[in-house]
Amino acid sequence: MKLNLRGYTLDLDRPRLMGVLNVTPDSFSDGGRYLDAEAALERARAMKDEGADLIDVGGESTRPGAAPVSASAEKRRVLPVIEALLTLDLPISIDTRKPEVAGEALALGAHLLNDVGGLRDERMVQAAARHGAPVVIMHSPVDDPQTMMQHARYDDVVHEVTAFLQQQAAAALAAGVPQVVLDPGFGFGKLLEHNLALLRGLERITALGHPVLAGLSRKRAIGELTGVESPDRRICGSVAAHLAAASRGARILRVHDVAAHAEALAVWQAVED
Ligand code: HH2
Repeated sequence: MKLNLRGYTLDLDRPRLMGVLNVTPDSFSDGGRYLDAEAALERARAMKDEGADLIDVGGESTRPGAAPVSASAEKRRVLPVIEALLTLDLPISIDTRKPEVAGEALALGAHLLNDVGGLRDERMVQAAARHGAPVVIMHSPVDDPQTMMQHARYDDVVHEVTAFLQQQAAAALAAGVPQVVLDPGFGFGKLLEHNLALLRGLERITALGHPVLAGLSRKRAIGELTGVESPDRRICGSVAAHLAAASRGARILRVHDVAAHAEALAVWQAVED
């Protein structure tokens, strides 16, 4: 399986690493560190050296209860960083829920649209189709990080998430989006039991035939399972969760700790080969 990223091709016969770059003051694990383009470029270069296959740039924290940012503030954060990162010769993804930000980031040359709103907004679909960009469709029970945890109620979480992703993927492809990546949205309106069910049942999503992305890096679920309070110390737990996801077919792992995941994947891949 291959992912075509507006000129780059990512071979997904083996799992790939998406390095997280949050250009935000308030992200739950790395907020405030990479706000200026120079610091962001340095971090992205380090992640590339450590083995990142693409970099995901986000300008709005989506942690539960996070304060919303305006489209203009989000653009001021991410556009200069994307411009700087385009010099790296690495595909760049824009993590946004806002059509205005998506449109401008793709016009600037971003290679992938990562929509944690799950393409509920038709204008997101149009932006991706217009620019010939593939989209990560992520599940969240509602497109609102402030209230999503109030919606962490499911009869059959794997069924509901899979059905949502299938429907959104079909609509996006019909509207001209060239390719989609599916993501169950770990932690987005989901309790530990839901995250575990989705991880165990990930093959139901990979069976839809699209590449699957898993993002568990440093998340609360990892803290709950390991007892590690500080997000930036949840590395071993994150690696374990992502290897479980890879074993069930996930082919893009969205991670903060690229070097640790690259080492773990080298061993995992040798066993698989
Ligand atoms: N998780 C976060 C943000 N974007 N995108 C996808 N596709 N999948 C995810 O699981 C995902 C995502 C949240 O993590 P992070 O970016 O580290 O934190 P914050 O939202 O606080 O910036």
